[in-house]
Amino acid sequence: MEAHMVLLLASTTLLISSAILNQACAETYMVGDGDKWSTGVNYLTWSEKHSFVVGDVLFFSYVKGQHDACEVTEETYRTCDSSTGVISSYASGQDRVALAEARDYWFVCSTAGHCNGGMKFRLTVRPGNSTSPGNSAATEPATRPSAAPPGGGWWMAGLLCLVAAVGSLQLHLPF
Ligand SMILES: [Cu+2]
Repeated sequence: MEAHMVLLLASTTLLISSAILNQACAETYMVGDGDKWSTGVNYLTWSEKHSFVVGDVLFFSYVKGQHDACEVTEETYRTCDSSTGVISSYASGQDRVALAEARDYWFVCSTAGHCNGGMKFRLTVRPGNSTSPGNSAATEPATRPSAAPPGGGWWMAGLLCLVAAVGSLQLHLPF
């Protein structure tokens, strides 16, 4: 019976740690850095500076009513015709957009003329198996041997974060 209790406690702790882990390891990126989300900024340069992984969050900051943030299809990104191909749009002026999937994303501002004026960018979100930004090996999974179990990189990255999470847990819990 006591063994079961210990196992249950361990499992619960692991679950809580995992939840904290996801938050601890996700990064929030201010779109445009100090320039925020505005006209006259090259956002392609900005997006290419960063290495995005699943769980990261984009933060669009702008004066409400002057701009918006639209996730669009690649076609709409190219044409800047946001009368079609808008997947989701945000207009609060302080928009947080979670990058929940490992895929390409395209964003534009739908205010007339702004997309053509440069308020557009694309980015690629990776599964998160690389802990070092700019590691080009992570972009070539097809060339790697499949001997390692799927998600092995995740596991290692998770372990590193778990150590940090457990460390912070001990500050708050009486054991
Ligand atoms: Cu705009």
